[in-house]
Amino acid sequence: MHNFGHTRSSQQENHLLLTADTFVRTTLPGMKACSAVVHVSPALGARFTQYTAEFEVGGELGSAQAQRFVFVIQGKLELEAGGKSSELNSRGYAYIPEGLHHRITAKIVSRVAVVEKRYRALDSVKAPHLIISSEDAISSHPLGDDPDLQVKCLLPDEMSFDFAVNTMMYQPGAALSMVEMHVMEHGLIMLEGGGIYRLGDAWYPVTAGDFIWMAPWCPQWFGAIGKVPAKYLIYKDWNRHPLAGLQL
Ligand code: UGY
Ligand code: MN
Repeated sequence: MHNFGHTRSSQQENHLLLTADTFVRTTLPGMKACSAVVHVSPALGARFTQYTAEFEVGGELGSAQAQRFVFVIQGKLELEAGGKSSELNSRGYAYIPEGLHHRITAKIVSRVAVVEKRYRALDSVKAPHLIISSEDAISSHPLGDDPDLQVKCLLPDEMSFDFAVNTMMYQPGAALSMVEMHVMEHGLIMLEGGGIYRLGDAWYPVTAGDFIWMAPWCPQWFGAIGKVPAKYLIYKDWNRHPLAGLQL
């Protein structure tokens, strides 16, 4: 049934909200029995790309031209890299350094958040290694002094990494304590629950399955609403000087 052209999706100069009703699927080079919903890319001004890969049984992702981070929203993947094979279940994730040959295959129907970003090296700092882990294995810490807002940092706190990916879990009623405005950009997938996201000068109801991109300095605030906790996976560029990589 059509809905008279109505959607919660919105594209603004400094942010993008994409809801599942507006997702358009495409096949990226190397994909087999797999499609991508590309959420954001440099075409919009982002310095990374993020997509949801939707695998059939036996589906494959193909190679990457950049660092790759994958997080299993639902399903089971096999990752072959560095001479070994690992299984990633729901909430499992992997960081694959730029240039590392690897193969990702779905054991069952799977939905996977994928972030790709060209690596910005630092002089005299070794590039990061392959990481295979699960969100379940990471301990959380409160944001500020609020025990109802718990953060898990999925990548190590090391300068070699030029981006961070965290999960943030809000108990019902919990909220960011301030409107954040910062140099980093964000790619965000709502994993569970919902609430209200302030982006720029607009307030949006958001729910599991939604994607948000926030440009640098986009005013941002979130409050969880409902009877279950709200949880999201959030990417940000990290650990690099604001002038890095620019021709000035
Ligand atoms: O890490 C962050 O900047 C995070 N607190 N931002 C957000 O949740 N919008
Ligand atoms: Mn932020």
